[in-house]
Amino acid sequence: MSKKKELQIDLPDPTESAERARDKLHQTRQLREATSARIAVGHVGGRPHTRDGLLFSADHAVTQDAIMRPVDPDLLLEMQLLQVNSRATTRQQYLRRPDLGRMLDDAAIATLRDHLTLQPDVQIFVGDGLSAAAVEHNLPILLPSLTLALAEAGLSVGIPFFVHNARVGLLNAVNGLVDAQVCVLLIGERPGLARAESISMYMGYRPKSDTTDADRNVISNIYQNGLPPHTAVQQAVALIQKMIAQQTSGIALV
Ligand code: B12
Repeated sequence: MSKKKELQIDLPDPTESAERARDKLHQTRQLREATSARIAVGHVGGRPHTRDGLLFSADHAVTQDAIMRPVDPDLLLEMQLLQVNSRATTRQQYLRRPDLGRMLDDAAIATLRDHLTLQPDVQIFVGDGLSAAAVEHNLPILLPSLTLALAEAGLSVGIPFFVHNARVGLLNAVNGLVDAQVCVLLIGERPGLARAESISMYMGYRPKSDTTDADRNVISNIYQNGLPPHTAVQQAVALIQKMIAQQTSGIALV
């Protein structure tokens, strides 16, 4: 005789009075609280609710603004950063021609040759990348604390500067001029909807013209409510020391 399996229902009985009264949106709320992603927003026929439609447009505007506008010029002056340009001359061109954002223009090459200290242990520079807001939110804390922490670790640090319309690949061009052991780029990340304040540190050991992303490391999502700048600085110093000790970076680093 085959054994009958006892039927077990693990769902609460909806006929019980507590269940009858339970908030039907409870699970949806739990899901929404678990993520900042735009989930369970509902719809009215084929359209979003007016509130959600407006919120999406407002959040999208934050993103567009962060990508299209320049970094506050007063901040760059306040931080006494030398300013140079990549080969992308407008924001439109920057977005359409990433290759131009990876090269310094002729004036930049001349300026950096005139002003930079050659062969520091670490060269730091800053780029707008895809978010002016990211640079503005983090630079005043991140740059001085990184410079100080590297100096405290006994490493010499080159003169920092700012590149307009910058891409990550500039690490190669810059180190072609300064010949640092490690080159570090603080750059605005591609913004998410309504979140534009996140900056990254891309870095590599002795980058040169044929260096690729596989030879680089990145510490990302740096902002006060993400990876806080001070924690990012600690991680960066440890990573840079490791690169120098192992004379390599990227996927070769152990
Ligand atoms: C866009 C993006 C990509 C795009 C890059 C395409 C492009 N041309 O822009 C694609 C989809 C190809 C990609 C791929 C990968 N990515 Co990605 N990417 C991003 C994203 C969303 C934004 C990056 C950004 O804004 N960069 C700044 C702009 C200005 O840089 P850019 O010069 O325009 O573009 C360069 C960088 O984006 C760089 N890049 C992108 N991802 C990665 C990852 C690593 C480890 C490195 C060194 C470089 C790098 O590649 C581009 C060309 O040089 C970030 C998320 C974030 N919060 O930052 C993740 C992020 C940087 N990527 C990540 C990862 C893991 C990868 C992959 C290794 C995934 C995989 N397993 O294949 C690959 C590596 C690709 C590579 N370049 O070698 C992680 C890095 C985690 C870490 N701390 O190491 C992040 C933080 C996402 C995450 N949270 O997991 N990525």
